[in-house]
Amino acid sequence: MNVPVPNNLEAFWMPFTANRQFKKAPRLLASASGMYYTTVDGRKLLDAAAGLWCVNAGHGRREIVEAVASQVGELDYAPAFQMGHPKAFELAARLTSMMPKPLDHVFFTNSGSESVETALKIALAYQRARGKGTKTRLIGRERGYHGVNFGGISVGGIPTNRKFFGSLLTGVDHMRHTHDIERNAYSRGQPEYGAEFAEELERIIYLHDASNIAAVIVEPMSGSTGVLVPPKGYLERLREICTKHDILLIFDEVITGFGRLGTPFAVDYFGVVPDMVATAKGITNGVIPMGGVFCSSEIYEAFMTGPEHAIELFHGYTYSAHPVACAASMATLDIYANEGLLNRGPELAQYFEDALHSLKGLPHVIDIRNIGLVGAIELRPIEGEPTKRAFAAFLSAYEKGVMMRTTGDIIALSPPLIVSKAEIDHLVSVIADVLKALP
Ligand code: PXG
Repeated sequence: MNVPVPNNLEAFWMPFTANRQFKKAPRLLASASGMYYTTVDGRKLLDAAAGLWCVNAGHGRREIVEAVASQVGELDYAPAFQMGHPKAFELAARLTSMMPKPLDHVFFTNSGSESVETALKIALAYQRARGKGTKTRLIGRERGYHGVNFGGISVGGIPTNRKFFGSLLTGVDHMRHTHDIERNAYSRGQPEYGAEFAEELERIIYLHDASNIAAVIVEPMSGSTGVLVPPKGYLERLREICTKHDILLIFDEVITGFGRLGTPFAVDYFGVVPDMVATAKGITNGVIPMGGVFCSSEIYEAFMTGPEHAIELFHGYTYSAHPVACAASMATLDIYANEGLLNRGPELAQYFEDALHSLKGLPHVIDIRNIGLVGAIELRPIEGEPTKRAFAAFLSAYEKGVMMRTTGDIIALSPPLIVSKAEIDHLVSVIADVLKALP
């Protein structure tokens, strides 16, 4: 393949990247198909990260390519403010039909970060709309990742994503995270211990008073921070506490949505229904930026008062329900449905789990955890140099033809949902080789 390689890498300020290091030894992708990327120098890379947790149906899906191409020709753009186009409504109806009742409305955004901001703003406006305007506080959780906008980093709990950016939103508090390696190391699926961490929410509510709290936001499974699976009973307890105190519960399913846990959404896996669900990523297979916030009918209806000619919610984006994104999403949902990709748990999760846990005992490994089609291998950090060991593993895997993600000293795996057992075996054997050779 003859792909031109740029000779000036300076201008692009890369996101979440060690720019200087990258630009000295760039890793450039040229094309992608199925489970594989091809680099500009023609090497194949097994995609063990579904891009960035988004390419759930695998790369280069012809149906999506065609849907996008024909949509651009037919209706390239349509405003969603006081105007509409049929696919936006069709997609919304289809998406909400995939959600449990009462999550029967969806607000479209263009990313996970925007979905989170939208959910937080709707939560505040909802409390006000129903006459409970003192309920303004937002509760997040340590180690939570909710994107990079101000609301998201305020409720988020990753110190490096917060500390450079001033005072953030006021009126935010955090529950403790649920990681408990002493008690739960090498858990398969949901860990046994830690449901009691949810009780901390009661303490926070007692401190601030429920009359001042709008919403609690959590990832049902924390992805970015290194795959923290909720302990058994934990999410159920959060739901009970929120209901008891009339506080909204928001699930950030930007990663868990669209099949990652082996079920369509985490709400299906855990059987816990929040009041809002933030999504993005897999909604279009990562092909076109898009996100969506699912809301309960109660929330939606609270806004549908006042004169009919009046705008009910002063919020939205130029590209909300972009026609090309809608077309990409519908083609994506067709693939998910036709190939049963959102329900691969029963068939593959056990195999994936056994394969991952076979790495127990290899050098530096201190924990392995998994749920559905996501897994993590936690490494003991190099003394005084956190993140360095996992990043060395990332580079070594790249040399050996596997693209994975690392965060802190944790290797995170989330292959496209089309992954085969043979590809899982290959992935795990490469990781084993990488671990054995690590300093
Ligand atoms: N919420 C959650 C739970 C996420 O995982 C976002 C919100 C923000 O989405 P956008 O589309 O604004 O990036 C995310 C994004 C990683 C990684 O490797 C994770 C994300 C993004 C990039 C890398 O852990 N998650």
